[in-house]
Amino acid sequence: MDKKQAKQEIDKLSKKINHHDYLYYALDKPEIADAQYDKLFRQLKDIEKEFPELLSPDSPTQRVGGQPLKSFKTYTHKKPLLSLDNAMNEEELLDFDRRVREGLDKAKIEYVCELKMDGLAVALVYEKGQLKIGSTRGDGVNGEDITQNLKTIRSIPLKLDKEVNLEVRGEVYLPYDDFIKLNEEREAEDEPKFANPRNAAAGSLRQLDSKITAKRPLDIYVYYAETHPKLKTHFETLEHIKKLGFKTNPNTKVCHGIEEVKKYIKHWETNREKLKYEIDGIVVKVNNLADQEKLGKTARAPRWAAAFKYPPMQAVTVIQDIKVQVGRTGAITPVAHLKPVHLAGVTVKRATLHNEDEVKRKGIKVGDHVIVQRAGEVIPEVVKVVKDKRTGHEKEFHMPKKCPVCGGELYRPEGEAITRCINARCSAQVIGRILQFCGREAMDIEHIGPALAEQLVEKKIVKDVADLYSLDKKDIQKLERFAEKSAQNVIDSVRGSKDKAHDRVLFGLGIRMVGRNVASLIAQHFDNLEDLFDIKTDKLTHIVGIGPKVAQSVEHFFAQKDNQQLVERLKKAGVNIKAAKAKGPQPLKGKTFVFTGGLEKITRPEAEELVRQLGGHPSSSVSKQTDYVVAGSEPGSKLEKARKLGVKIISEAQFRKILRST
Ligand code: 1X8
Repeated sequence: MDKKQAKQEIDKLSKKINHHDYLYYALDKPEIADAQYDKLFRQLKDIEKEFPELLSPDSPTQRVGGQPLKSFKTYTHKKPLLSLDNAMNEEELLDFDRRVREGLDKAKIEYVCELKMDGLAVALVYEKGQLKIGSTRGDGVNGEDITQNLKTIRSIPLKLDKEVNLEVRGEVYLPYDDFIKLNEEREAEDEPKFANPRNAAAGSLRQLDSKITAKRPLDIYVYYAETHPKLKTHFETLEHIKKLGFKTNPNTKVCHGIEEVKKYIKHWETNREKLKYEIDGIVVKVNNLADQEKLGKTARAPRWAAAFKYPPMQAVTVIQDIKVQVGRTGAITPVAHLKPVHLAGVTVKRATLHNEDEVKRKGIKVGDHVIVQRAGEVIPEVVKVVKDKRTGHEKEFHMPKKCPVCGGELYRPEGEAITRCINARCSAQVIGRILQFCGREAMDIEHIGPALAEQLVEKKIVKDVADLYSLDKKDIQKLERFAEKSAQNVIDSVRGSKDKAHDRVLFGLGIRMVGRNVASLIAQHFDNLEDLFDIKTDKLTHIVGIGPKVAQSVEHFFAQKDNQQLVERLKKAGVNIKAAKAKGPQPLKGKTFVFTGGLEKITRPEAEELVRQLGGHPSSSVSKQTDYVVAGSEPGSKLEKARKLGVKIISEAQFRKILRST
């Protein structure tokens, strides 16, 4: 290939990839298989490697890269980014409509209603169809040049089909699911968590190293573009920029008159929880562009638009008490008991306070008025104290010195936030361990639930999971709400669990950081749980997918004589602690599967179990070692990651086909 041919080939491949990025990221309607896409991408990379002088900054291969910046440059917007006047209630909304009608001398106005994203406003400047500068809003006049970071957002086109000069504006946001996942990862890494998706998005865009930004699945909705002479309305403008390659929000609607606007606002007030991202209101805009011009703007905001703000998913209530909970691993969590309060559709009575430092940092006392917040599926949290409402009678919270359940010593390792009860016999922990062991994905002992586990422990009938296997029917019959038949069911379900696979036993032991999939991974490398008794970390970290923290936790667990004895007693009771001689063929041996999104025909645990039975390994995170990502409906960020790493992505139907053909 000579240079001229290479240039042509690069142009052709870039166009194709841009087109498929658009279909996938902006329209959510891919037309080619991932493998085909990957092939195009690889071809382009190969040619660019051979002809580095032809590498263009707007090549689809250049979304991440470049050196970390020392600081962001200031960027002065050509036209300031205005803010919006707020309408806080219906009256103010009607006022807005009246002003517009009077200004235009019209009886009824055509509006466009759009969701108001709780994210960060950005401006994207294109010259001759190329993305030149992406910047934050800043104070409206001066923003920061964050082009490198915005380029990592796959729904932002780097190059348009037409060589136009254009500025568009939109809102960058992080979907709830990704926000929750990001915070989980940060917690695991001992990094401070983000308070809400907006802060997480802001923090991600403020990275000087765009490689970090690239790991955060940010997205954008574009809602504004300079007008084009042929366009008459705002709605047409949105359709125009969508065709140019930008992602626009599909929930935007033309409303005829303010009554329809009111309906739109009501509809989204009750349905906003179902969205995958946070909104804080509705933006109402006059649709006709000539009318917009006529109305003009004030110093800070256009007269043709208003933001109707929703009450935040926050409320003020009183902390009536702070109690601590003891978890399975002995972790002591302070929990605020609240005066019940209605919050975005549910009554909230409790909010987690996470740990001692969090209570101190927020200065929370019993009796305080506090703002509580609920977002998506997250557990309600106390955001902050309303200090003005203090009466002086509030009581400071102190972490108990002893475990509230067993009275045993508490211990907080230096540098850690979590205080733990270190008495392994603490009944709260014993109950937690029994429930872990009996859980559906562990030994699946369905007749033992929280109420029975509590009685068995409190009455000292059971002190660890091995005791379950010597339960006597008469002992159970004596308990509240048990008769002969129900007691027999308990005995039968315990007995029936003895030949469960040894990886379930391992998971059932409730070792810290050993979830279902990690347990199965370890079990695949150790045919007998007794082989783990003198395990050393380095032997575990050799297993792909096991990190040092997990390995340490496993070593620590089995180094304890009590735990070794527990396994021996389980073995003596007839519980299987060895790998089964492979039952039937193991066609998926060595293959790692990750599931993302909802499956239709079976549940995710069932699918994972099928993989295990055929010798494969289900995992919850995507890496280069993953063989297949099975994408169900509404897949999450794992799909994105799989694409980036070039992991094979298959549908649920294809997954079932693999199962059938094995
Ligand atoms: C801010 C926002 C706008 C829109 C959505 N989300 C926002 N945060 C929209 O127009 N769809 S407009 C806007 C502004 O002009 N300040």
